[in-house]
Amino acid sequence: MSADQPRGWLATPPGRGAIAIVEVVCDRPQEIDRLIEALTNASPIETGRCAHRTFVGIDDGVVARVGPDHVQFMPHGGPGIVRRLAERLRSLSVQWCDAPPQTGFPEATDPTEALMLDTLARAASPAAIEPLLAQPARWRERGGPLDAEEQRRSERLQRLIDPPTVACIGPPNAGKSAILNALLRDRRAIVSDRPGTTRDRIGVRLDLDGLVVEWVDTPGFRETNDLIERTAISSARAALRDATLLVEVAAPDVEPLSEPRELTPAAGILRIWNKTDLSPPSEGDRRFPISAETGVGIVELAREVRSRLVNADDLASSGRWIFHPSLHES
Ligand SMILES: Nc1nc2c(ncn2[C@@H]2O[C@H](COP(=O)(O)OP(=O)(O)O)[C@@H](O)[C@H]2O)c(=O)[nH]1
Ligand SMILES: [Mg+2]
Repeated sequence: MSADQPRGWLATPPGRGAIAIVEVVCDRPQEIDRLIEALTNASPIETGRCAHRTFVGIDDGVVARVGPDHVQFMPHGGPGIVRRLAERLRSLSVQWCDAPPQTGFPEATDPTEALMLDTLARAASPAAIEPLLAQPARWRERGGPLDAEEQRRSERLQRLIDPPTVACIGPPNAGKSAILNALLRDRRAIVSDRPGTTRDRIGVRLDLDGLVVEWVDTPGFRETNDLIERTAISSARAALRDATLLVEVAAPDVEPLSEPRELTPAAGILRIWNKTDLSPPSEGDRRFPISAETGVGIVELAREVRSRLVNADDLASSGRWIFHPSLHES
């Protein structure tokens, strides 16, 4: 194999994570320039720089020039996108390798950059990409301990890496399952399936406005001798204790939830009024109005859940984020 010919490979496990990292190396830097230009229909990128680009006809994503002879293309992680990117690279005379010739990120410009790339590969949420890319520069510019707000924000931003649990509760027939179905029908709420992580899951992984959450649709908590139902109920109770956000559903044609609750989820309780097509919420009612049946308010609900967990200020913040445990020690 000639080192003159660019070689490419998939550096992240197939089908995992919000993004995939495809690496290409070549001893001739002008070949790397040529590939970036051909793939993104835009100018090459200097060593040490990242840029958000469109991989023409395939996807958008990040291009990181980690060395004169080394580039990383980071599209979304779906296998179809990765396959098309590999095909395009092959057509641009990249020799495609099945196994990565190296692991880790030895050519990252500094340790924070290496941690960032590692975290990027594990992040569940597409919305993690931009804030993560901004972090190495922030850590270079500023040292010292994080202030209280940066600490709290770090905890919220971490939800972009590890999906938080959102448990949907409410009396029978309030429309809990209909709401999940409505979210699933919304093209934007892509179900994210990550092999290997499903074993102890009882929820559905949904992409809500860029944030991937584990949505748990709770069954009625009634006494029953049915073993399968009992197992489902006890899993749902555990999910309630783990939930970062509770979504409590009420509707005009059902009695409100009477079960006493001692849960204090970190992101609080989002109260919803469902079935607005039957009867809108009364004047002054602050519950979030939706109709799972007609779809009214479903897109807004996805955005509201995302903002309760990671708000717009968090995403646009110019502060530091402890996105990796090793950063505690720095
Ligand atoms: N009119 C109307 N009916 C709804 C709406 N959402 C759910 N339903 C109906 O309410 C009933 C109970 O819904 P379901 O999702 O099974 O409730 P769950 O027990 O809370 O999961 C079903 O007949 C649904 O079709 C809505 O927005 N409008
Ligand atoms: Mg149900």
